[in-house]
Amino acid sequence: MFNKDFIFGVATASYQIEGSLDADGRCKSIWDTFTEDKKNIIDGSDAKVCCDSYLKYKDDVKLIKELGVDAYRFSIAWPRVIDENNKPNKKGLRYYINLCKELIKKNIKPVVTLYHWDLPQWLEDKGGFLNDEISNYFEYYVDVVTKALDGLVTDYITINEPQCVIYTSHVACVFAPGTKYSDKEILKAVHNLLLCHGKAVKVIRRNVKNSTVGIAPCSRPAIPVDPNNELLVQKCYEKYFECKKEGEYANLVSIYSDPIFLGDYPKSYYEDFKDILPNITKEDLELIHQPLDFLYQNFYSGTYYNFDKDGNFKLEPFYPGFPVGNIDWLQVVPEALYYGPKFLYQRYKTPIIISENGFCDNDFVSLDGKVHDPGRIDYLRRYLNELERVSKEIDVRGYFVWSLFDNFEWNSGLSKRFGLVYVDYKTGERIKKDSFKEYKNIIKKRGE
Ligand code: PNW
Repeated sequence: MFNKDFIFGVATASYQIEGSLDADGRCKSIWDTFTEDKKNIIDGSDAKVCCDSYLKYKDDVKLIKELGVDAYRFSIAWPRVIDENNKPNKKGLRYYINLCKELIKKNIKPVVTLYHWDLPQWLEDKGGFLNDEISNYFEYYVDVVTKALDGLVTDYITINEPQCVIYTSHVACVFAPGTKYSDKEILKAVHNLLLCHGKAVKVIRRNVKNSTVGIAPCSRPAIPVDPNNELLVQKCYEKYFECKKEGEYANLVSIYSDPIFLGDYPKSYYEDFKDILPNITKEDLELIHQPLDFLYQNFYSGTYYNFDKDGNFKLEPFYPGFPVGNIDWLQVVPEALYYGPKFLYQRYKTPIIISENGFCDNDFVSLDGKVHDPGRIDYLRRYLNELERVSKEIDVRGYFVWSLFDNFEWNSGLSKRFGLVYVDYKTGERIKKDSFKEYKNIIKKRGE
């Protein structure tokens, strides 16, 4: 049972649902460019229509209302609201104002993500996150948005998954823009991204009365195979917050969240990268270290660890046949929603909100015309059980399912489905899956 103030929500992101990429003077984003090369997207699809939410937002809000959530998390497309001359685009802003009004009319709290990966292409052409001016451009964009949504929105998330913005896009290079960075460039881009965050928080505090602000990183918690082994739990904690040059440091937690919540990069960062550090000033660190109301976090899976016979801490591989979703990184590890929030709270002492959690399945329309998704229902229940368990120990304020409907799943295109609502991309029809009804019931009973 969650307490009565606990927020149940559902989440989406602009590029994944809106379509209408040429409407109302929207300029090109890095994902428009990236999807032009069909080889970048597993099924060769694009987001030109996808859920068609730019045109169907009123239908979206009806669905959200029917689901019974307290809050809807969506993102704003930078290229819709700022033009190529870095001037506000009134028509683009109007879309988000209308969406917020529609939500508020139905008593649903809008939670706005300011950056969910659709960088304007013209800014990428100026160097993207390697451009030291990027945080000034972001600051201006956030100023425009917060003023336009004044009186409508109080809850902001600055950036979704810095890990994907840097690591997946510039190390793994499977997300837009897909250009490879050297270690030195990665550190510079990380620092510029953190400055974007810091400047955005200041603008929000200045422009928005009673604001609540956070950032939404993602992470795969290290899970102890034996929860009663205290040393193992401690090692998992350390693994989770590791920042080492030979590790996937830009895909982990501490390189971003330590400066934001603790005011400085981890000690190992300065040691491991001493020859290639970006220019980091005391003022920068202060700017990045703004007080935040929430630590949002996207959790989908986790990785088990154990001691071997000789007492070495080691990864415990998933055994053959381990429960998985329909996308390669999605093993079903419900304890992620116990240890993840617990470790984060232990380190950062900030109230936690799960900004994304959800399941990718091979959903299709059955003979009876319905979409049955028992796997997703089971996943949600298992994960919520773990969240409820940890909520008795730490301060957890909310939970958002990813996602309202099937949508454009980045480099997987339209081939991967995470929705509570099925989308037939041929006809545009939306069909509520069984999990939609299940989540609706869970909310009604406050997770009982
Ligand atoms: C998130 N991981 O990305 C994104 O915020 C969404 O836009 C996306 O559609 C959703 O999850 C589903 O993929 C993730 O490997 C990035 O831990 C990384 C991971 C999981 C999700």
